[in-house]
Order: sequence, then structure tokens, then C-alpha cells
Amino acid sequence: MDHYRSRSPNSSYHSRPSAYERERGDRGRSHCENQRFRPNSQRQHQSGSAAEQNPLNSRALSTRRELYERDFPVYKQPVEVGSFSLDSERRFFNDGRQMRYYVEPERNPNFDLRDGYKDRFIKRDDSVKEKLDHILRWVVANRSKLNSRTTSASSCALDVDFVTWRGHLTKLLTTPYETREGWMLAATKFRGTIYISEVETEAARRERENRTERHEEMMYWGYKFEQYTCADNVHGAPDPGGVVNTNEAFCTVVQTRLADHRLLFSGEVDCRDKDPGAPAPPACYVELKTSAEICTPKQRSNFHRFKLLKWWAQSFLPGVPRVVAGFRDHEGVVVSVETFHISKISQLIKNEYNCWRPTVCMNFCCDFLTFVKRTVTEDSPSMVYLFSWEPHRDVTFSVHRDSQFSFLPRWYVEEMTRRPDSQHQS
Ligand code: 0WD
Ligand code: CA
Repeated sequence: MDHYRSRSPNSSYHSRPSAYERERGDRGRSHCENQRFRPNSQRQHQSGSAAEQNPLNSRALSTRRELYERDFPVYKQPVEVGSFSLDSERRFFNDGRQMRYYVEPERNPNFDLRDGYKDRFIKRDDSVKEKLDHILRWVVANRSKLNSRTTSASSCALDVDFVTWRGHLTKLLTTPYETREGWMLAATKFRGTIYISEVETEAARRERENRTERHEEMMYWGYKFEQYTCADNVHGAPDPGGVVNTNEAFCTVVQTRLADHRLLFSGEVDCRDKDPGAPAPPACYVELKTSAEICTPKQRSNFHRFKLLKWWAQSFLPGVPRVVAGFRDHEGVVVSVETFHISKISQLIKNEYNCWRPTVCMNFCCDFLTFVKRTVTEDSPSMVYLFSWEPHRDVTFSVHRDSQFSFLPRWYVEEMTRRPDSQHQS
């Protein structure tokens, strides 16, 4: 089961960099400096001007797919460096107490996903913006794991280039194919590391505040499916009669590298394989999804072109190898269950006309991070470089000092500014 070492370009991780890969990475970078970074956001179709080839003038980044059709970049096999839990009241714990165990359902289980919506559902308040706070708590509690190579006060305190949520990276991966929803990502450089935290767009806020009752209920269905397929203990059984509380979460923290970008990110994990012989995390993790049942060729095509893109991007990033999908009818009854292996998704979609490509997703993300590194120059916890994107536009940015966008909490800045060994003295 060592499929991560395979070199098939569309879905594999790189276990260690070879000279060949380093060279490929370098070639990709110089290529992107000439083609992707743009002097301003309006000139979508212009190319080759002198200004455009001067990276210092680059104020925008194109998202056109054809610019990212090149070799798959180096993406190291993600390594889990820790995990944390959020309890029913959204309190942080530096441990895996919220981990759940996957219990394989029947192929046609007829789970009623509407059950409990009215009377056994506690919903997280999604108007509360937690930004990176939980990850930062984890970093403070596990700092020694992350700065082993730090030798002097001036060197990078964390030994990573970027800290963010997995979900933010998923949005970047799918950007070249996204036609509906834009995004805003705030970036702050602090002690050499760039932190990236999402800012809700006006459109997203309006949508959140104006959801229909039907939409609210359908959002519950995904969590209810988790309850039907997860047990709290390794030898336990699912408890469909219990309460669904979406404050609870188990999150993995992984470290990896995309070309020359060292990444530390966290993502929520639904459950793990309960077999004691299962591989170590993240390879034992299982992502759970629900989706409308597929009845027509058109629905199948849409599923491949839109839904599998999101599923692939989300699980490929942290190295979660499989997605278990519950296909439900309009009444919220799961009529069939199917497992999708992330490494096989590019095969599955290859006959789809005008479909997405993993290499475009990864190269865009890579070039965006290069763009961010080049832009975010001032190292200060109160400086925010706000990157914004709307479909059919370039990525642009604005700069904000001591503004409403600042997101690194004072407690984090103070903790990280203390000498590394002083944490043992309190
Ligand atoms: O405040 C915010 N803007 C966000 C908060 C945006 C994204 C995530 N979060 C929180 C989540 O509550 C969770 O604790 O961060 C953690 C998850 O981060 P992630 O793994 O980076 O996020 P993502 O990959 O987008 O979502 C993973 C899962 C979702 O599963 P599905 O199968 O639906 O993709 O995290 C859950 C959800 O179960 N989730 C959320 N739960 C409550 N509120 C939210 C949310 N806003 N977003 C994702
Ligand atoms: Ca899920």
C-alpha cells in the first residue's frame, strides 16, 4: 500500500526531492514570472510587455487555466505533526479526544438524514469568525516541534513559510475552475512566516444571512450522515439517536512542501479507519460526503466536473486517501454509498469533455503563494495584505495597517516573541 511513491503526475506525492524535481520546480518559477504576474488587474489578455516581465511591478495574478498547464509541481507527502479537538462548546484541546472511527454502512442503507433536525441538532454559530485562532493555539502548545532548526533570533521562528487552514488552500486549488464565488484572503508576515486567513466577502455574508430553510436543513444532512457512519470509540457503534453538534471537531495538523513553499496547515477530519493495522495518519483518515443521487448522464458529468474537483482538492492536500459518499434522494434518504479513492479520481474524470486538471490546480496554488511571498514584504503582526479575487478577474491586493483586517491575536504575538526556552519557566 505504498501508492504515494508512484510518480503518476496527476495524483501523487513526492517522498523526497530529486535533482530533477528541483530543476523542474525552478523552471516552473521562472516561467511563471514571465507569464502569470501582471502589472495591473485590467489587462487580462495582454502578454509579453516589458512591464509585465518586471516582477517588481506585478500587482495582479492571472487565474486563466491555460497558464497553469505544465508539469505537476513537487508536492511532498503530507506529514501529520499533530492534531487537536474542539468540544461541544468549541473549546480547544491539544489532543485527539474528538477523533471518531469509521463504521462501514451497507451499500444501500436508507439512512434518513432529516431525522433529528428539529429536535437533536446544535448548530455552530457561523457568524463568529474564529480566523486562525485554533491553529495558533496549537502552534503555541507545540512550538518546539516546529522550530527545531532555529539557531539564531533572526532566523525564521517556525521553519515554515505559510500557516493556514486547509479549506483556504482548497479554495486556491479550485480557483482556475470557479465561476461563481470569489474570495478574500488576508496575509500577515510575522517572524518570517506568512499567515493566511480568510475574510468573508460581502456576497458570502449575504448568502449566509439569507439562507432558505431548505438550505439550512440540507446543510445538516452532511453532519447527520457522519453520525450514521462514525463511532466515538474504536469498538463502538454509531448512535443515530444522539445529538448532532457541529461545534465538535477533530483537526489534523500537517506539514508539507509545494515546490519551494513550506506549508503548515490544519483541516477537519471526519473519522479514521478503526483497523489497528491501518496505516498511520493521515493515510488512515476517511472523508465523508453526501451528494444528490445521480440519475442522468448530465448529472454524472456535473458530478465529475464540479463535485469531484472539490472533493479531490480538499482531501489531496492533507493526504486523506479516500472519500465515502452517501448519495441521497430529494427527501434526504441515503440510497447508496460509494468509496472514491483520491488517487483514482483523475482516471475517473479523464473522459469528461473540458474537465479540470489536478496540475492546473496545484500550479495555480504554487504561483499564488509565490505572488504572496513577493508581495508581503513588511514583517509586522498588524500589517495585512488583502488578496481579493472575483470570477473572470485577476487576483489583486490592497494593503492595510492596524485595520479591521488584522487577525493575529495579541496573545499569540506575545507568546511567540518570548524566547523559545522561556515557555518552560512559567
Ligand atoms: O470561520 C470560517 N470562515 C471557517 C471556519 C471557514 C472554514 C473552516 N472553519 C472552521 C471549521 O469550523 C472547522 O473547525 O475550520 C475548521 C475546518 O477547517 P478546514 O478543514 O480547513 O475547512 P474545510 O475543508 O472547508 O471543511 C472541512 C469540514 C467541512 O466538511 P465538508 O465535508 O462539508 O467539507 O469542516 C466543517 C465541515 O464539516 N466546516 C465547518 N463547520 C462549521 N462551520 C465550516 C463552518 N463554517 N466550514 C467547514
Ligand atoms: Ca465531510
